Amino acid sequence: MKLFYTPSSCYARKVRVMARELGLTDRIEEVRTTLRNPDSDLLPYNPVGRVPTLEGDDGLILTESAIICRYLDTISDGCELIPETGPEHWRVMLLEGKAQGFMEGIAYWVRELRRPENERSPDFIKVERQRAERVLADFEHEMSQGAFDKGPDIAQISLACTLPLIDEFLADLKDWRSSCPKMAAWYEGFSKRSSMIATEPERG
Ligand SMILES: N[C@@H](CCC(=O)N[C@@H](CS)C(=O)NCC(=O)O)C(=O)O
Repeated sequence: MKLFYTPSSCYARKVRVMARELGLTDRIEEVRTTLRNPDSDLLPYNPVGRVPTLEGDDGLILTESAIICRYLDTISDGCELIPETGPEHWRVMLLEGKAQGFMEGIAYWVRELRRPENERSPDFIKVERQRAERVLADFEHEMSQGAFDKGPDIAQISLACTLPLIDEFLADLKDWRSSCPKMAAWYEGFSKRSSMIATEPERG
């Protein structure tokens, strides 16, 4: 299989962490690609031009991190990061929905801050800041209820791939560890997993 990625993409990192946790790295060639480039080697595989994009051994091409994660979980015969059925499936899906929405909001916010200062929208940033603050508080509550005591699972991977963006780019939220001490302790442990260390973002 071929996985197109960029080293700074949190969406691609989610899939790359998942692949490592599932023990699938020997079966996946990771192809570092370029974005927003008409000559990118990604475009013949995915007209949307986004990472992650996966080409399976049978030529099946999948896009969207959540779909690729589901595919990898299905083909691995080791541990499961998406429980297959029953209440446990929906418990993890509930958390994954919030974690994926959090990732998207944070990614939009970071993208907005890359625009020249006079072109940024204060209203847009305010909406994303409020969204992020609500989700952080919600996950802190979930953690106090033991939601992240087991794992890893896909929701934990999504959250762990999003938090570093806050530390690196979002000064407005730099104190998230003081308001979310349980999440900070959880992230401290999760970020030491070899799957996380091997996929640490390169920025350039
Ligand atoms: N919903 C997609 C989002 C993927 C995404 O936006 N990836 C970014 C990199 S972080 C990208 O490829 N951007 C290039 C572009 O939008 O042209 C997913 O979950 O995979």
